[in-house]
Amino acid sequence: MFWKKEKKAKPKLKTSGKKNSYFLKISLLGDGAVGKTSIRRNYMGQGFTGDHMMTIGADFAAHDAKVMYKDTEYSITWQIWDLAGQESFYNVRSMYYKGCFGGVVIFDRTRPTSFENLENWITELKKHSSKGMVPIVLLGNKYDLVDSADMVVTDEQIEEKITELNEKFSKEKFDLHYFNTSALTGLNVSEAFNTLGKEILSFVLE
Ligand code: G3D
Ligand code: MG
Repeated sequence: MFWKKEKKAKPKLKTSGKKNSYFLKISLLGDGAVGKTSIRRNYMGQGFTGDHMMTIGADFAAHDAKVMYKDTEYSITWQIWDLAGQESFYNVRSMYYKGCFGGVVIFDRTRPTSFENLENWITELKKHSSKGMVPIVLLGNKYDLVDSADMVVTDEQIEEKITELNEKFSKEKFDLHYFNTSALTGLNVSEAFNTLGKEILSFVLE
């Protein structure tokens, strides 16, 4: 019995018809309350709110951005998928990953369990995304609380984890970019999305 080896096709970009202009679906991943919605809101210029309405299923938001890649300016319309308080429902999540070009994986620097669960989120994205492994940025969020919190995920733990993940997924062109972020102060939020944009463009255009 012979099996056809499944070929992982290069993801096809949707364009808006204009030159160098693309729609990119990405997903926000991470345990409940790590700050996914807050990061998205900050990136979209919607400001910080400590009082969130929980909706059911997945939220979807579109946001336009410019990304420079190899001396060319690209117009990106991000389609940002955000699990709306349904992080523990597997059925909701699997459809969420389909057609996704990249992931923003988030943990809370003041909640070690959210750090321990990181790899599960990455593995799940890889498993369900029809494009196989996709570019990922990793965010250690709530950095503004690190100095005052009793318990934190240390820089050393993060460095160790990044090395470990890069080794584990090295065959799949996996190279994790890490940022300390704060949805409260806006630290590194647009930098993280910008980096993800460049990574996705290099992944799909090269
Ligand atoms: P989620 O979408 O991952 O579930 P949320 O997380 O964005 O709903 O955030 C969960 C809680 O953490 C919210 O507080 C939010 O205000 C807070 N938060 C998110 N990011 C940061 C951050 O960078 N710094 C600080 N200090 N707080 C943050 P509430 O009080 O609504 O539960
Ligand atoms: Mg949320």
